[in-house]
Parts: sequence; C-alpha cells; structure tokens
Amino acid sequence: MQRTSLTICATMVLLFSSAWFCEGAFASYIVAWGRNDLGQCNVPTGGDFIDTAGLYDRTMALRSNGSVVHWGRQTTSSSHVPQPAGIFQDIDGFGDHVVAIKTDGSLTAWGYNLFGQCNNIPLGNNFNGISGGGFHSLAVKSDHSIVAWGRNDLGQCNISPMLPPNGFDAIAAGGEWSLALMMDGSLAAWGYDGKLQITNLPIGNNFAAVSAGWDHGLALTKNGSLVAWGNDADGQVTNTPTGNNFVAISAGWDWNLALKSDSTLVAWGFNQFSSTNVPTDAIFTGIDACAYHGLALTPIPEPATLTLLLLGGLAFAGLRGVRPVFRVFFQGR
Ligand SMILES: [Ca+2]
Repeated sequence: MQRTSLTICATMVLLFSSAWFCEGAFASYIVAWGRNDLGQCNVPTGGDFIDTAGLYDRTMALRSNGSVVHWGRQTTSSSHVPQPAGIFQDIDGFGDHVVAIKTDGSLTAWGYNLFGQCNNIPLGNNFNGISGGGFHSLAVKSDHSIVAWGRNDLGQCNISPMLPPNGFDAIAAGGEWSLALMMDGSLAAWGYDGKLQITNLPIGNNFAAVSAGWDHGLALTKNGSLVAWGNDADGQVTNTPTGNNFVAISAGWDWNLALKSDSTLVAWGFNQFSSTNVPTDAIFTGIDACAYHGLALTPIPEPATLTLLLLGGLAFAGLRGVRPVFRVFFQGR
C-alpha cells in the first residue's frame, strides 16, 4: 500500500513539474509586488487566473471562466467591465484603459476614453493578439495584419504602408509609440521618438518577442538573449542582463521584467517603488510589468506548499491508504 502511494505521489510531482514550464497549461495564482499605495498589489484570493492587465495604478485579471476581476484604484469609468461582460480570452493594458479579446475573437475596451481608445474599437472577430498602450491600442488579426486606434498625436497609430500589410507576428503598444515583431523576425516601430526608441531600433531578424515600455523597448531574441533600447534614464537599457536563458519579457513604464528558463524572475530599471525587487519564493510561468508594480503567475501550488502537501500526503497515506493523497493534492490552498 505504501509503495503504491509513493508511486502516485512521484507521478503527481512529475505532472506538476512539467506543468510549471507550460504557460497557460494550468490556472494560476497571481503574485504582485512594488507600488501598493492604492491596493494595486492586493490580489484577490483564488488560483484560477490565466491572464493579467496591469494598468498605471490598478490591476485587472482574467479568471479561467472568462470573467474579469479588478483591484487597485477605483473609478467609475475604468473600474468596471462593460455589461453584459461576455467571456474574455485575453486582456491587456498599460495606461488607464483595457483592451480585451472575447472568446468569439472580437474586441472590446473600457476605461479612459478621451482619445476614442474605448469607443472607436475595430470591428471583426478575427483578432488573436492585443496590446494596450498609454492612450492607444494595437491588435493583430489572424491574417497577420494589424490595426491601431486611440491617440495619434505623435503618429503612434500610423502604421507605415512600407511595412508588409500581412507581415506582423506580434505587437506592443508603448506610452506614445508602437513596436512590432514582423514574421521574418525583424522589428518595426513608429510614433514618438523623443528617446530614440524608433531611431535606435535594433536591426536583424533574430527576434522572438517584443515588449514596449513608456519610452524604451525590450526584445527577446530567438536564442534567448535580451536587447533593450530607448530611454535609459533609470538603467532600463544599460542594466539589461546578459545570457541566453530568457523565455519571456515584459517592459514596465521605465523598468523591465523577464522570466528565465528556470522559471525565476529578474528585473532592472526604475526602482523607487521596489518594482525590481522580484519575489524569489515561487516558480513562475507568466509575467506582467506595470507602471510601478509587477505581476507574475505562479501555478498551483507553490513549491513550498507542494512540499508540505507532499510530506503531509505521504504521512497520511502511510496511515490511511492511497485515496487521501489525492484529496490532499487537489485541495489547493
Ligand atoms: Ca494578455
């Protein structure tokens, strides 16, 4: 009986371990850190989160049932998801508005709307990527074309006709500029260039992911290294870590967050609110750098919890048999 319990426990540990490295495979807890003057880090209970939208001083998160929850600064315009809400599959934000893809592939947005970022939403139901910027948004369609809407005083919504119209792989809306990963692995950018975030765009076609800060860019190369450019006032460019063990990136307003292949976090740049003091007591699968707070997804359960559950399960199973082991594992916390 005891040997059976050990085998089951070992199998469960292997299953959870492999799940940690597959983002989105399991619903997760959210860990938040950094600026918390308005409760933007006071994450609601529950381990069923699959996505986050970290705004300037508030946070939205998507539960596995497609509903959105909100915490941090509360205002009538930005706090509440339009009703009837529908079911969402992806949410994103950066300034004070949220852009979302519903499960039918159509777009919606809510929050600050002075520049039409929430009521001039592109129509259609073929969207599979979104990025909310300072006052504008970008979305990519399944045919690899993109749309931009919202504030356009600095050309952040002017997609160059020189770019291949169906050549976009991913998009990132910054403060007042836009960044894109092309299907050939090169980068494109347009909009505000005051910190040379357009002029100093890295060349080459070895890029795998992009993220845009307020005035700086961050890219992940296909060999797992990082490149940053643009505003460097807080070391968000020059302090970029070396190495080729990175798997995900997220640029905050003037700081950066990256996920390493061992599921740990690293952060650098502006740190007045301890945004770059990343948590180290869990294993992470998703990241989201906000203005001055950071968010990360950690699968159920955290390693320390898992160890306790494993030891408790083993002891209990040794006394009572196999079935209680399952009960302990699936209780969560
Ligand atoms: Ca998202």
